[in-house]
Amino acid sequence: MACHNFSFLEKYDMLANIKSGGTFLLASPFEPEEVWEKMPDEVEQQIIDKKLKFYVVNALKLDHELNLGGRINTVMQTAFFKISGILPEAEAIEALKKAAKKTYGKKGDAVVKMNWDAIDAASNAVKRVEYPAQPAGKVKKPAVVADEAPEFVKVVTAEIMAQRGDDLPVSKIPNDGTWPTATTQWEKRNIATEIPVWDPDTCIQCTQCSLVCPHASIRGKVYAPSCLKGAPETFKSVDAKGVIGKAFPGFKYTIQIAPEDCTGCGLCVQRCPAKNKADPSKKAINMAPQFPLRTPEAANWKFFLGLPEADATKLNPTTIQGSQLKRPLFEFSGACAGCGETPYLKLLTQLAGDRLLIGNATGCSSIYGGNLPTTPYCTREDGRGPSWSNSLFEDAAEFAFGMRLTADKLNGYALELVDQLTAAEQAPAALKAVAQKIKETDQKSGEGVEAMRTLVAELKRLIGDGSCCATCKSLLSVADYLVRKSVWAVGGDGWAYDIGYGGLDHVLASGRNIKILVLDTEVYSNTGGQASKSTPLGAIAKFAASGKGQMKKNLGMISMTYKNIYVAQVSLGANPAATVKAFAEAEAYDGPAIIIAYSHCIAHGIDMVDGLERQKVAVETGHFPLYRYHPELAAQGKNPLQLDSKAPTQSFAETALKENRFKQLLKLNPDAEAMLQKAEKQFKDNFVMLQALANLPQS
Ligand SMILES: Cc1ncc(C[n+]2csc(CCOP(=O)(O)OP(=O)(O)O)c2C)c(N)n1
Ligand code: SF4
Ligand code: SF4
Ligand code: SF4
Repeated sequence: MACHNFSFLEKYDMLANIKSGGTFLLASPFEPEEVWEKMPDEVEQQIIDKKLKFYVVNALKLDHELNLGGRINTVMQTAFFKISGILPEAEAIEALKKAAKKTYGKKGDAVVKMNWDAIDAASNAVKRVEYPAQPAGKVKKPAVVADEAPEFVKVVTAEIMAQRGDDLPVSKIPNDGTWPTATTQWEKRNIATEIPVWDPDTCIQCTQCSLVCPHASIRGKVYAPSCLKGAPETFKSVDAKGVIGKAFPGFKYTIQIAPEDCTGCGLCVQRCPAKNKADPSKKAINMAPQFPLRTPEAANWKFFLGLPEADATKLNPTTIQGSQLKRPLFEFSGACAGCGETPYLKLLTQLAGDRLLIGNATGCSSIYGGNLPTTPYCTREDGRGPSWSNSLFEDAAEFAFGMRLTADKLNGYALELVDQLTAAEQAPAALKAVAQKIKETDQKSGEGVEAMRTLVAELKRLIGDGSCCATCKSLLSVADYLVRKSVWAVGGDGWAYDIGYGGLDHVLASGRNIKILVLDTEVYSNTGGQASKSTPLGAIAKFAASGKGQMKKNLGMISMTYKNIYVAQVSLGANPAATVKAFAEAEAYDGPAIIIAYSHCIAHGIDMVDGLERQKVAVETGHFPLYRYHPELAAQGKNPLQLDSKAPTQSFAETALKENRFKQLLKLNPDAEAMLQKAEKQFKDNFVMLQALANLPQS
């Protein structure tokens, strides 16, 4: 029996099925002398009772030394063969090396060598643990969820998390299919072996770490110094400075990590632009082993969550810092560590989460967005947050459109009733005044939406139970629809470019206020990486085994031809400021909008820690140009198309080879180089066309 992640000892009954006298191999961040002090007593008792042969291998150390990027499978396989004795050791090592060459040969010699090094090192690193006759009595297995979790989470969610979902009686399951939100916070997956540690003195308070984190596990807050009363001893803070300091003079600033929710993907550290002057190898956040930090940082995280939210009106919400000081309403999803899709969704919830309705296509975003047992969409303090549902793969645009039409119909009806109120002679003056203000309130901005909420609350207060007249009674039932709803259809490129394209086009052509977010991984990620019409020329994917033969479909350009659709191509890795702006503009635009968001993915065959860098390269080669097409600019006599990236400065044919999806082409297709050159030329031509469009004089 092998356990490849130390934290699983706390979560699962790893040794339930091991035979007496069996062998247990643990990937441990601890050496044999110290591991007994760190494991839960319950696990140690099983080891003692079953008289197990117990081995550890410090896979984390090897991962670091050999630069394995978190992939410890080869280390663990080698350790298995070493201690199982199935084959003589030398023979096993030879067979493993042969298998590594066969498996990773396509990925290049460097990857093969890395695996061979891992095999040699692991063989020496696996060590037997001589354990005492008693558990150490230092660590107890924690409860599945914390005691302060809501009743439903304890009774239903926790049971599914503990793999006992099959035993739940049907009577405990919600009978209308509605599941509570904000439940990922109770999972505490603890899967990161390393987490970021913040250095307040080096930090330049740019909040980019928060922006790019796929898991909402690193956040910033600005607050009055008095809030620090009662802070845990290790809680860090610093005077707010720069843009944030200007907006909040005399305030304190903190970047805090959620140690048990962080996946250890490293994207935040990769993105951090600040350098420690004393030690330039260090940034303002640096990775360090999670285990010793877990307890103190968990206390800090709890304290951090209790700090008040900043006054959102003091910073422009369409900027990076302005968006990042708002609480994300999408957190700790089960997406792959370092996923390129999730930061966009998180950003959307920061900009409009309080009024968001999402119709989600099937794909990765429906799986991490709403699979059981937990839900990553959550609410802000007043209980407002996104409403989310998934219907099918192919119908998300139409599904969301239904939400739009419903919200519009109810809004129209509510406004009719408001009109009746203002016209009614017998209506009290105070009620009429509120009704009049409701009619005049502009809800384009978040502030306008909040103003409308206050008016609706006042309206409801004045109406009371609605027994005064039929108009008030009806108005009470639909008054909430006076507040603007932001309706989005969300899905991947498989949905948007291919299977759901007919509906997507139809919905965009409706001219209604409906938004589309395409999380563009350029393949059907959730089902293992099949080619879509978004897959670029030359990329290897399933159903394109010798490289995709056609260019990537230009969905943005097609959408622009309608002239009244807001269209943006964005990349958080390449231009985060333009990304935030595009989301804010699309959301505020009173018409259809589509955002195509470049999303790196495990399916690209990259080291996920380099995901943002790969995004940047995709933009700098012209593979994924950035722009915003805003119909309102045309109405002002300006060119509606603004480019957010420059003409290609790097060779696509060369840089593409850093991604296995392109690199494999060299081995699998004799025309590989010509294909990549052709793609490079077409990307360049495409940019020239975009530039020409962006420079067209307007009549
Ligand atoms: C009509 C239909 N065909 C196929 C599927 C299986 N399926 C579910 S998700 C998915 C891939 C989704 O890919 P994409 O839209 O690119 O989203 P991603 O997973 O990349 O985010 C497929 C093929 C389905 N659910 N329905
Ligand atoms: S390591 Fe990854 S998951 Fe953890 S805080 Fe950084 S970006 Fe978020
Ligand atoms: S990215 Fe670095 S410099 Fe910017 S806020 Fe985060 S820790 Fe500070
Ligand atoms: S497969 Fe790709 S898109 Fe899906 S969760 Fe993983 S990284 Fe994200």
